[in-house]
Amino acid sequence: MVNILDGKRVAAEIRAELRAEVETLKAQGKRAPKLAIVLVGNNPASEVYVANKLKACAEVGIEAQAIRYPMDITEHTLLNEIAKLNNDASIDGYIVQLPLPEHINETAILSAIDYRKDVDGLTPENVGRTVQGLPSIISATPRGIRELLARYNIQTAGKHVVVIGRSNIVGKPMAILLMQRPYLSLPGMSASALGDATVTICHSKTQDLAAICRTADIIIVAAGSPKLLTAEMVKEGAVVIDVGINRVEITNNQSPITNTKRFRLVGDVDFEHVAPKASYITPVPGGVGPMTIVSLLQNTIQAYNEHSR
Ligand code: NAD
Ligand code: L34
Repeated sequence: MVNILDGKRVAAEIRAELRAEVETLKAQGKRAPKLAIVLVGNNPASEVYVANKLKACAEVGIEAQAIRYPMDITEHTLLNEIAKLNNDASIDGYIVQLPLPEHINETAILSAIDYRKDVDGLTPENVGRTVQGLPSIISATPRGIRELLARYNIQTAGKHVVVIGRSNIVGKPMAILLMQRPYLSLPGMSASALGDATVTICHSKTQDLAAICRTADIIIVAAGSPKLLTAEMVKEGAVVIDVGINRVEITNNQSPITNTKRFRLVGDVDFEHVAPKASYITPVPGGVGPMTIVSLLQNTIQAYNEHSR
């Protein structure tokens, strides 16, 4: 019997908890935490994600602001803007929404963020600290997935977890969190700390992905490829976490009047056929996405608590 890991519901539950936390701060006469989101250009997917982030902040009482720059901003100018954010004491944390335009070196930008304000956990400082099990800010998506598993009491100790995808934002930090000795891991970590898993990281050059996946107790897919994970690749009773967000065109549904194409959101999992074999599975939408957003809010409150003056 499959159980749906309802990220939408769990995220709403956490937002209510965070709202209470922020209200307590304000009742103590303290200012609200503040997040800034740097958005370069107008990538339609980024527009949706940033709008969702701003809305979630408003609900929780975190002050939030999108700072927009044109697509043709130079790397030099953007680095100057980053320096201003680092020096702005009113901002507890900020993120640079990815992807950036091709002419901008992503690594150079991310490395310029003050790690204390790096609420995406993408700076070398935070990544290194996470790897060493030191206090750090953890990337929002892996943090959200960890929280989702914890809230459904899904244990990872001793389990074989297969992570598909090796990005800096999802795959790599996810694998690190799962293999960590829990007591060495960090703040925000609940009693049902996750870790102690045996982790296999797969990527585009992996041979016989299907055979590896079939040995997994938990599969986390972050590849950006619709229906990459099919039923034959999944062991009966496995837990399946679908990180993928793909917009696929709805066939035969083009409006003859407006000539606009219509899209539907799908993950990386062939949900229809995989779900009956899984013990737990995340839907897309309504699974990992809302957990990513709420984790960003948690990271912002963490940065506020640790560094606000
Ligand atoms: P990415 O897009 O930078 O890279 C894709 C990764 O998947 C690479 O490491 C690649 O090696 C691997 N991969 C691609 N095709 C593969 C295949 N056929 N077999 C095995 N491995 C394969 O990675 P990303 O930034 O982590 O994004 C992955 C997906 O997750 C995208 O769809 C993205 O939109 C989505 N995403 C969702 C959230 C969320 O909150 N739901 C957050 C971040 C990313
Ligand atoms: N710097 N860049 C930075 N940090 C991040 O953490 C992100 N990401 C990814 C893209 N670039 C980033 C996000 O926030 C992807 N991502 C993200 C955020 C929110 C949602 C999905 C991905 C989300 O809200 N998903 C909804 C559906 C949204 C829709 O309708 O398109 C869901 O239910 O899955």
